Amino acid sequence: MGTALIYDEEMTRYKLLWVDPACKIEVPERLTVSHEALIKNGLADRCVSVPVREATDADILLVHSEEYLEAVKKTPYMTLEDLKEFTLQYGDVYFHPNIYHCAKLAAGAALQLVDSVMTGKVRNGMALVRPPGHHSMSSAANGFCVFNNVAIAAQYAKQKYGLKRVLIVDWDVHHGQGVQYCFEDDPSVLYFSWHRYEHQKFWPQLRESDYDSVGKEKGAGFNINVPWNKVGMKNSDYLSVFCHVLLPVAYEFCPDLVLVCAGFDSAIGDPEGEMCASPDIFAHLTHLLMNLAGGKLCAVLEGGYNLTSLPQSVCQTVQTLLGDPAPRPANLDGPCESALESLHCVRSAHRQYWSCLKHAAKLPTFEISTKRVKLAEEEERLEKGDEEKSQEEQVWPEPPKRVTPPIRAALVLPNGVACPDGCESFGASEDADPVIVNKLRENFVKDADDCHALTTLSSLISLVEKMEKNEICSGLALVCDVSMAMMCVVQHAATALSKRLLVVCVGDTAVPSDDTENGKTVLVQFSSKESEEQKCKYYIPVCLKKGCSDASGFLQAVLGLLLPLGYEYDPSLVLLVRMPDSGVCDSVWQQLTGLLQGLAQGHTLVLMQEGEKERVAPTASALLGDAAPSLGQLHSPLPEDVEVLERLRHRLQGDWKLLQTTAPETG
Ligand code: Q9C
Ligand code: ZN
Repeated sequence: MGTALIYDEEMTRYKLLWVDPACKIEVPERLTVSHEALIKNGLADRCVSVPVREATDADILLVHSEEYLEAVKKTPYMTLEDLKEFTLQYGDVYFHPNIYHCAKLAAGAALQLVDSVMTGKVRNGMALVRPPGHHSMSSAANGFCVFNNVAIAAQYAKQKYGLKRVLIVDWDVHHGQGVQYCFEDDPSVLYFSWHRYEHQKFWPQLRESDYDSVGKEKGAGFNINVPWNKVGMKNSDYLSVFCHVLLPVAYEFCPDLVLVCAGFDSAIGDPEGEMCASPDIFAHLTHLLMNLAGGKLCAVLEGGYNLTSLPQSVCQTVQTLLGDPAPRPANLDGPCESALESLHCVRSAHRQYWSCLKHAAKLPTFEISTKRVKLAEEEERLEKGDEEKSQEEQVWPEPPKRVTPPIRAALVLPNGVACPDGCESFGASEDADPVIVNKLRENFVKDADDCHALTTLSSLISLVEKMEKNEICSGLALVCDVSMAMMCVVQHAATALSKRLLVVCVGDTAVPSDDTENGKTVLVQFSSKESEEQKCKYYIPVCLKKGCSDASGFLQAVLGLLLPLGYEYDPSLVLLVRMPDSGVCDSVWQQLTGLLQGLAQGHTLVLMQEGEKERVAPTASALLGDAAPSLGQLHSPLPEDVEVLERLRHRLQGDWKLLQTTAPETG
């Protein structure tokens, strides 16, 4: 199943006709450069091209008032003077004789995308549109937006396809207040937005953009605002909010469809956002959402005003939707202090609504916000005079071309086990290095006559080497002894290769952890067996009451612990080991496998015990990039598990900054 791309040149045919400094950045080139970049990178050709359509009155009225629609309908016939005057009643927006037509196409494009995804014509897709939508309100244009494309799409999807839950992720750097107002009291639409806020000093300067606007009445808890109170937020800040707020809540919500207000003014170089996240972060944000709702994801362009970072970010998003593995995220550290404060505030504001946040730290009794405003003002005073580089002059490296290996998933299978479609059967290589084979014989295969074990192990080694050379993306092997195979790969990767290895063990079987001493290997084990507290930074036993058989607890551990740790460690290979006693169900296992592929450029090697033939197909499917099946609405994790995880996170957050969720106390 493919990826839809919706674009029509017609949407470039309106522009600002007078002088207005607030609106001069919203130019037709935003769309042309984005589309041309998709063509140049061979991405447009890989997508299913879906035509736009005009949204009908009935579509638009799903969100907007009749009076407003009638007023906008008149704009194509207005004189320049009338257009100027009409524009004046709204904030930071302009009208043009052709904008009504384009606004109908923009909303219609979002609806075409929803139809393509919901009817199964494609798995996911992106619509490149102008004008953007998320600021427009029931009866008002605002912030370059005329009709609220994504809000209309959400209502339409609910109405036409009977969807019970829609998630809207707004990663644009501005608050989509129009979307918030539309769904504030509606528990069927979960709206998440992060946005430049600066304690209400940044446009649109609304009190209700702060973290404490959580939704109203039945919709309480279904509006999540993450205010950025400083500029310069980086990849780590974005990932941290995904791991510790959005993803846990999104999995608990269990959407039938994910809509993304895909604004790229949150990328480096943007004159509006002034943030520092690199364009390739959007590959990860996209990837992390692609296992929700069975992969049904519709991204609709919002903002993005730097004509270099915008097309780069669009390409990263579309290439990820197409299923190419994400690049390794560059230099992640922990979130900055201001981001941590926001994280702390949002998590605590929502702890009463979401069981995954029940354990989140409460806010100190004093109002953090008020205190911080004072601090911020103080700092501003001190910083005054610092000449800052304008955003257009910011430079950053162009994201390297993402080359997908010719083989996506190679499988080492015993005789008689069929290789699933789309995978390559990987046999023992005749060209196996005799030195390595000898080493294997000496160190691992005790029984000198066990040539089956020896063949399997040498296949594994050669598979790992082909992954290192990027000839193969991921692998899966059925082995007769997972622990031995694991040790074999660990030793080889740590000694013979320059690899940084993340080993994820699922199940109770004891694993030797001495190889984690050298810092080249991090080992995380999920089990139900209490193990003595290890003091080593690189060996992390996660003990859950019911092991991996409880989806809620396990997912909480994966999202809040394994993923941030994995991102910070930035492995070049992930070794995923499924112990025979793992107790993990298929959908959870597929989610884990899918999520882990955001790391190490998708280089994941899965080891499973020979008997688990039934697990080959679902695992291979996840390795091939198919969306994992939804887990259903999750119940509360066990209190014991929550406590264990919190203790672990606290203990580890000195070494692993991406595990932090609270701001350090300041005087
Ligand atoms: N310095 C979107 O990104 N304020 N809209 C402009 C100029 C309005 C942004 C002030 C920004 C609107 C969709
Ligand atoms: Zn924006």
